Amino acid sequence: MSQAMTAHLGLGSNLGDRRLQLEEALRRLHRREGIQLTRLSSLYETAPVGFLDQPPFLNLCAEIRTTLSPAVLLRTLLQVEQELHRVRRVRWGPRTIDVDLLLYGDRILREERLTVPHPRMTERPFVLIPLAEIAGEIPVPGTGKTVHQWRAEMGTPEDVVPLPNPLTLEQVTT
Ligand code: PH2
Ligand code: MG
Ligand code: MG
Repeated sequence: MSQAMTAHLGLGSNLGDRRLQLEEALRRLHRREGIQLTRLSSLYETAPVGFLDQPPFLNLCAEIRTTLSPAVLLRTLLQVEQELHRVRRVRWGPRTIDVDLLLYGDRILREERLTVPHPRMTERPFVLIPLAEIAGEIPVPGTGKTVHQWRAEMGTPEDVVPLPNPLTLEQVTT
């Protein structure tokens, strides 16, 4: 068994029962061999970025401990998306569930199907705001700045709003 690593995921949903789909994705990830959920950010309602004519998202970030390699972890994330019947017709368009690998320890990977750190994470308030809650002190590899520094540079966007009743680690791991 390889050494456990800390990794960070970004989750989003903007079709169907958004909260339930995020909850179900987290529950399924935690049940997988080699993945343990260790921290969750708050849950945010966020305005769409990229392709604007679509419903608002719910987003959150999760910290995991994992013995899976980055490639196997990515495959697992895609499998969980498929299990939840992800549909996606437009790049950056509406989706029932999206689970992105943001950080994998201090690793930098530039492979065809897997770029870590996630190439757009430092520009995206719907990633940085939740991620800063659970990983503020972590350096974003290759950028010379921590998550908190990236988040501070962005200011405070109005269209990333924390929900009063977030998902809890207990709720999705028991
Ligand atoms: N995901 C995208 C494109 N745009 N906008 C928000 N607010 N949240 C997302 O998760 C999101 C997005 C592509 O993955
Ligand atoms: Mg995404
Ligand atoms: Mg994705």
